[in-house]
Amino acid sequence: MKKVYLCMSTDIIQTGHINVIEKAAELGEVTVGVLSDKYVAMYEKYPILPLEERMKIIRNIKGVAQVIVQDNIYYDENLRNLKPDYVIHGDNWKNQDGYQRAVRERVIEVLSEWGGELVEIPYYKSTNLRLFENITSEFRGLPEMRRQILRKKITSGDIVKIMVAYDGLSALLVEKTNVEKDGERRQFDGIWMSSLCDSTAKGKPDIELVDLTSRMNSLNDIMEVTSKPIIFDADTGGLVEHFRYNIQTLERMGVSAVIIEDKVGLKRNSLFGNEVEQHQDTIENFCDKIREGKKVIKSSAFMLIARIESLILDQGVDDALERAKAYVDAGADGIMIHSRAKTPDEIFEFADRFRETDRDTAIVVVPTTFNQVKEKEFKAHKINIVIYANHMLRAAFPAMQKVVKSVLENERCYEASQDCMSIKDILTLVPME
Ligand code: SPV
Ligand code: MG
Repeated sequence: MKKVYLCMSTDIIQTGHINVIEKAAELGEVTVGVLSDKYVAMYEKYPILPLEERMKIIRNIKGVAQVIVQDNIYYDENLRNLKPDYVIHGDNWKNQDGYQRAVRERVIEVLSEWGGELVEIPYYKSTNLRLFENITSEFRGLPEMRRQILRKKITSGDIVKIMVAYDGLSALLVEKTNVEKDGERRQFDGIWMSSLCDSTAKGKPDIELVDLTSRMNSLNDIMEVTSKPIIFDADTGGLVEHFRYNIQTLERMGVSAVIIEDKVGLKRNSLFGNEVEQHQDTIENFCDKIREGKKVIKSSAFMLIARIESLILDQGVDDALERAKAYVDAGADGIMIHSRAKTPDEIFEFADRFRETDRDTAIVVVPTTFNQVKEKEFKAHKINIVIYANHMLRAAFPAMQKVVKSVLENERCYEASQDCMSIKDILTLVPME
């Protein structure tokens, strides 16, 4: 009997998929490679159903003889192991740009090694499919759905890349931007709701002056147009008595993690360091805050991350490690270790020593000053999350500043227009759904 191979990544089985399987079964014995969560997430969105569930469903479709994992967007490994006579796919990938085209070409190339053949059948898209797609995309934005993706990503062992957003448009960029590089598609895993950028965009200093109601409004703008997990910068968390309520509000909204920093009194931005007066909380007080927060959290996916300011305030790695242990014992689900050093040495020392006794608690870093470090170096030190905390706003402001100066200097907007997006492009930048 001939061997037939096809790859599936979908959460929703629809008529088109069944057509492909039926056709495959006519040609021979069907093996379905189910794309791993990691690769579905890399190329599309995080799958709603985990790999095991998707495999179980597909295993039970009539005509499927065997289900295996495909742990790469390229079929090479499974094809070389199986040496199928046919690979079958809908013909919709023929005219697509980007990775689909490359994957198709590689399938043809690898099959040619033993004379296998690619069979493409007319792509069938049910008129109801769009409806399903809309429902799933809305579903992804639901609080619990969005929330759990962060923990899943951390558990996968890959470095989790988080980019700042401070309004709907910047959030859309984080949501939608991807690049193809070195044979893979890259996109951000989530959004950092920075106190610095949220405050600065409102023309206010980063001193917990922008109140939570206002921060929630920005958060809501971001949530309305995205489905990626959100890590919320909750500054010091405020008074314990307030924090208890506020963390529940953030949980209801669907953020994946809240980070609170161990400072007291008037909070100043960490990157000022000791240039300004700012004080670290006692271990005891901060642990109380963590415990109170954890007490009221209901979702097991929701993370409370404790941020340690010892390196910011020149207290050294030993102090940071002592605090980290205490905060984890108090219930923190992750530790953000902040630094304003130009090199990552103290961050790496912290991570290596912390990992001697704690293999699981997530470590978060914000490489604003030690910005030469590549993500894979963080991963090598078993750091889980990298937050690019402010770059969108820092990039936008100089462009706007250039325009306002140009109009003043030239007493017209002709020169400034050269640096602006065209009216047509801005009108269509955000499509109407
Ligand atoms: C923020 O982005 O608001 C932060 C990170 O808290 S930092 O500005 O580096 O303190
Ligand atoms: Mg902040």
